[in-house]
Amino acid sequence: MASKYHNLSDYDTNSVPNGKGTRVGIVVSEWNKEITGALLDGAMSTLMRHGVEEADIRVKTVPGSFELIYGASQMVKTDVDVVIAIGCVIRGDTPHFDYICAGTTQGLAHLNATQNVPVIYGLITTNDMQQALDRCGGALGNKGDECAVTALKMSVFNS
Ligand code: DLZ
Repeated sequence: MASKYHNLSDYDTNSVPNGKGTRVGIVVSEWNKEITGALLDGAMSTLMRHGVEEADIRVKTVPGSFELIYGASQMVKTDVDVVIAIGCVIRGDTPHFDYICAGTTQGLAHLNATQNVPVIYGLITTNDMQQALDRCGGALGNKGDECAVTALKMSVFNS
């Protein structure tokens, strides 16, 4: 979680495994696409900065965050070493926000516990647009960077 104590783009470069040869699947939601697009850019550039080749990154879109569950469940069956799920849910006037956040989170957690490929949680859940902007390259860094670093670390978990 980003906070005044932790910028999402701050990490120890030396702690990140080299990504050459790592195949990464990214599933990205179209809802709030100005946010998810910036998260995707952050993830891609950080992966490539650490050696992942662009040709080894497969990106697929889904309509909304809730569909990240299905998208990721399909992506883990392909020849990837790790999957990043990217979405942004912004609180509205009804409890819908809570259902999408809880459902998506539980679905991705279930995949993580039951599949052989790690699924990285790139879902931003915020009270308003400004909080989302702060977390996709704004004041609190970019969660896409954090997801990329986490993906590279998890991709070598079993080695
Ligand atoms: C319906 C909906 C709403 C209200 N808000 C968001 C949102 O803030 N972020 C997001 O990623 N998706 C939203 N959705 C769409 C749902 O995730 C889902 O696509 C639909 O409920 C159809 O299953």
